[in-house]
Amino acid sequence: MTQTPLVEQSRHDDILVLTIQNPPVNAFSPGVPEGLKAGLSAAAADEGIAAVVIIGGGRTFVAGADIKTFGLPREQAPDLRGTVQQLDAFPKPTVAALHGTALGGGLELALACAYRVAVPGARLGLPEVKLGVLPGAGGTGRLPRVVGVQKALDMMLSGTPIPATEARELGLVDELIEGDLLEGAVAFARRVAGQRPIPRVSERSVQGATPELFAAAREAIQKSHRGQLSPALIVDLVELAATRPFEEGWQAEAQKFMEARESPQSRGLRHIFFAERESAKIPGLGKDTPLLNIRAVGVIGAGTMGGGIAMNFLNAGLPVTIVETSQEALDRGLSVLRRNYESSAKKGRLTLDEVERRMALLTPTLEMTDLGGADLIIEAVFEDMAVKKALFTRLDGLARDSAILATNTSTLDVNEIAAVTSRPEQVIGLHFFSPANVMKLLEIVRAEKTSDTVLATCMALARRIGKVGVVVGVCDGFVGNRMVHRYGEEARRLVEEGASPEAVDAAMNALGLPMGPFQMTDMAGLDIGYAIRVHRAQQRGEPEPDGWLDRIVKTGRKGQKTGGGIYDYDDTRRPRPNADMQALIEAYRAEKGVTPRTVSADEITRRLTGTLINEGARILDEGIAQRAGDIDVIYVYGYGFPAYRGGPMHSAGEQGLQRVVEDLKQYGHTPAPLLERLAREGKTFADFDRERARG
Ligand code: T1G
Repeated sequence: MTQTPLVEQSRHDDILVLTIQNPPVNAFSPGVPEGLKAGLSAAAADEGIAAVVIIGGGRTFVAGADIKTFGLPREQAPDLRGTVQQLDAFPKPTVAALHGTALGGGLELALACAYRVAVPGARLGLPEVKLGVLPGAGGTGRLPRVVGVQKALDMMLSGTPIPATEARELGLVDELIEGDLLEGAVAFARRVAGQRPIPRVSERSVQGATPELFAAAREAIQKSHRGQLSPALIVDLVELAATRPFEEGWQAEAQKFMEARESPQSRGLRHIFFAERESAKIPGLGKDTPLLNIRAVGVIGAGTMGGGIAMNFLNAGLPVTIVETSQEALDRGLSVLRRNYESSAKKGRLTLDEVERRMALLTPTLEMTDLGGADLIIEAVFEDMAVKKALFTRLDGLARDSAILATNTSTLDVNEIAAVTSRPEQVIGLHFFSPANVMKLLEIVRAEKTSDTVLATCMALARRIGKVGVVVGVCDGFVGNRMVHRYGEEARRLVEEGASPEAVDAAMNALGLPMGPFQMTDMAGLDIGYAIRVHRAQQRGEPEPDGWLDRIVKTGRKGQKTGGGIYDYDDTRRPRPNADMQALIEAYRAEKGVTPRTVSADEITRRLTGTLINEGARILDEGIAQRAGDIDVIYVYGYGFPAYRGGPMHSAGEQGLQRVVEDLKQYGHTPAPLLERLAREGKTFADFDRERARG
């Protein structure tokens, strides 16, 4: 069978249409530049052709360079810059016809055309910064020449696309096409075919450049993109575009693009990009697995978690029945939920109408029997196995036969909960992260008997509510909390040895985490972690925990919610050391006979990331997580590990697994067998994922 050309040529009288056919997103893969160049050369040589239209086949225009080719040597990489140069000098008018998304190299291709038309629903953007790179095919020089310096910086530093309607107002799109895009683009091309001179963006001058604007941009990225390389390069290139001839910026852009592309930060961000998409694929779960129809959701518990969970479904337009045990708890929950929406409206994220529409989808009740119409019921009640079992027994008797029964437990055994029902195949864990309406991560806990249909339905539902759903197996803490438990233990050990809590937090902040372990503990509530440590000690028949942090809890200080825990908090919620707590820690060290030592930030970060990696390796080996990439996605989206470091398991590869093993041994840990094996074989966790995928 002949291979469909990646670029099809079709003639519409005197207009030649080049259609890019490279599903699913028309990425600029090998073969696309060759096809475009051939089409353009044919059009240039044919006197019967007056103008050229470039359009994307399928659901979108070009969504960018093919990220999978970033590792190729320059000579093998698709020649997007060459295609852009050919367009910029093309002797006949060229029209880019945009639908879906014109992103990155796709928008750069369009900017090199003489004109751009688009359907109103199209989106245009330069998201390269999200991959740790920068527009490398003329975007840093052309975009400011069309939309001005400030808007160009905003678009390139945020990476957020804009709608075609706004692009039209900015002059980035010349005409919006209301009807059929191809027809409209051909008609537009015919209208401009004779116009001369042919407009070239590269010949325009840049508007709106001032030294203060660039100084402000450089200051802003210190906060918004702390520790990242490519944002600073983008500001440099836009300043060059504003102050030097286009050609000079064009050349400088190529060099800075390669510098960014080879950076560990870009490797980390590209790893997360693909790992997030891989995590949605469940081996053995065919794309044709039938899905259950989720038309109505029930949530049990209107507390912080229950209310946040409910908001996810209301935001997706799904009606929610929310149950509480008392009118007072119900009213409190509803007022928190409404307050959350109203604060979003104040920030302009929602209109008041949208707030009312979402609240209208909510049915509060004290009657569990009102859940009888729900297709999915999620409980977010007290974290106690007896309570959960009693609840699921009751739900089993009142929920509709096809309903999915989900628990939001963060540590309890979902198999044990499922076993009390007559429908274990319809029981699953949906572990949301607080605040549930904000955090993107959703751990989808596949119990032993959870059916493929229920699992696939919940994966699809995660996408529908804008979550990153990652399938995990049943164990204490699943993936994220199990790792963070080890991480917390090591953090407490570091303090026992002499590091101050604020030094530990500062080291992890410097690594790129928004919150260090003790800032996070104070926010979550010291009593939560203490209850889990007590529960675990009881399970293991060990004495009640009596570490320095346990002693802080026993003083009654529970963290931010009581105005103070490890730290004190004023109304700005900024943590400040507390002298009494420092004295408690010093007394604890003395009681244990520990002579405190200074611990370097480097040791702190190596030890804390090392324990995450080590526990991740155990989780991987036990099959609780399918891929190391899944673990990275969980830890980036659920615990704030910097995406530009690719997550803990990817970061192990950047350090070298042998180095991680040596660190673990040096600080008294036993390296996981899988970690030692991969280190011995000179492999990374990415190699492991590829091995496991091959089966
Ligand atoms: N390259 C390679 N593969 C890509 C890709 C890309 N640019 N974009 C998507 N895919 C794959 C993706 O991995 C998945 O594969 C499938 O397409 C569907 O994607 C020189 C250097 C376009 C908004 O950053 O934002 O241009 O899992 O699940 O939810 O200046 O994909 O099916 O095997 O995300 O409908 C700049 C990245 C590149 C855009 C569609 N462009 N892509 O979302 O589908 S750098 C980007 C997206 C660049 C130049 C620079 C989204 C989307 P699989 P999907 P979606």
